[in-house]
Amino acid sequence: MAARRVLECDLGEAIKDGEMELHYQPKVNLETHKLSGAEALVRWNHPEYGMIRPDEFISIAEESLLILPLTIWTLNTALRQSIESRKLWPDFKVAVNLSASILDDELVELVMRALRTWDVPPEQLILEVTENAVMKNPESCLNTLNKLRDEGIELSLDDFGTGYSSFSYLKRLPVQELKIDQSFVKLMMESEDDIHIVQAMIDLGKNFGLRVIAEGIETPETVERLVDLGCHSGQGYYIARPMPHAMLLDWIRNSAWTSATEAPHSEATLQTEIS
Ligand code: G
Ligand code: G
Ligand code: MN
Repeated sequence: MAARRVLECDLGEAIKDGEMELHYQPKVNLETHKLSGAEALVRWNHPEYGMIRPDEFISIAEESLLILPLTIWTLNTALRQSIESRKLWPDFKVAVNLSASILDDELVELVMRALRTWDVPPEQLILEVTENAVMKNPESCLNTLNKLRDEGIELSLDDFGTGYSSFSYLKRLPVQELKIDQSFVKLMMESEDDIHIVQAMIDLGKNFGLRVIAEGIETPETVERLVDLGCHSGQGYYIARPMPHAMLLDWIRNSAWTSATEAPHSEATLQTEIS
C-alpha cells in the first residue's frame, strides 16, 4: 500500500487532475421495493497505486485541509451526475458524505452554490454525517446542520449505533434519516441479542419520526428480517454494490428495484465492484 506521506503529497494534485471518481450505491425502500436514491462514495484512481478507497485517504484529507476542496468536488460531481439519474428516476435523491470538520457557515454557502449551479432542488440532496463526528463537537455541528436543514436539504446520521450520542442530542439533531451501522446488520443474523439491538434502533428512529435505513444488507434473509422488524429502507451488496455512474444509469434502467412490484431477487450478488 502507498505510504501515507506519498498520498498526502499527491492528493491536492489528484483532485485538480481528475483522478477522483464517484461510485454510487443504491438506497431502496424495503416496503415498496423501489429505488429511493444512491450514496456517492469517492474513489481515487491513482496512476501508480490503482483504485484507492476512501478509508485510506479521507483521514489524510481531513488532516491536511484538503477535505474542503475534495468535498466541493464531490458535491458538484454528485449533483451534476444526479441530473441524469433523475431523468430515469424522478424521485432520485443523491447522498453525499460530509466530514464534521468542515461543518460551518462557509460550507452552507458552498452547498447552496452547488445546488444553484446544477439547478437541483435541495430536497433531492441528502448529506450524511457520522454519529461519532457530530458528537465530538455537537453544539457547533448542530448550528450548521440546522442551517442546512432550513434550506430544505435532507440530513442523515451515518454509522448509527457505533458512537455515543445521548438521547438529548439525538432529539435535537435535525436529521430525517438514521443509518443503522452495518456491523449490527451483520451480527443480527447470527444472534438474538443483536436482533434486539436492531429492533431498538428501528423503534427509536421511528419514534423520533425518522426514516430508518439498514446498511450492509448482504442476503435476502436479512431483507426479510428487517422488514419484519419494521425497517423502512436498505442498502448493501445484496441490493447493489457501489458502481461507477455509467453503470448506475444502466442499473436504474434494468433493475428489479425500479420495475418489479414483488420483492426483487438480487442481480447484485453476481456483480463485483470495479476497483
Ligand atoms: O466505499 P467505502 O469504502 O466505499 O467507503 C468508506 C467510507 O468512506 C464510508 O464510510 C464513507 O462514509 C466514507 N466516504 C466515502 N466518500 C466520502 C466523501 O466524499 N467524504 C467523506 N467525508 N467520507 C466519504
Ligand atoms: O458511508 P458508509 O459508512 O455508509 O459507507 C459504506 C461503506 O460500506 C462503503 O465502504 C461500502 O463499500 C461498504 N458497503 C456497502 N454495502 C456493503 C455490504 O453489504 N457489505 C459490506 N461488507 N460492505 C458494504
Ligand atoms: Mn455514508
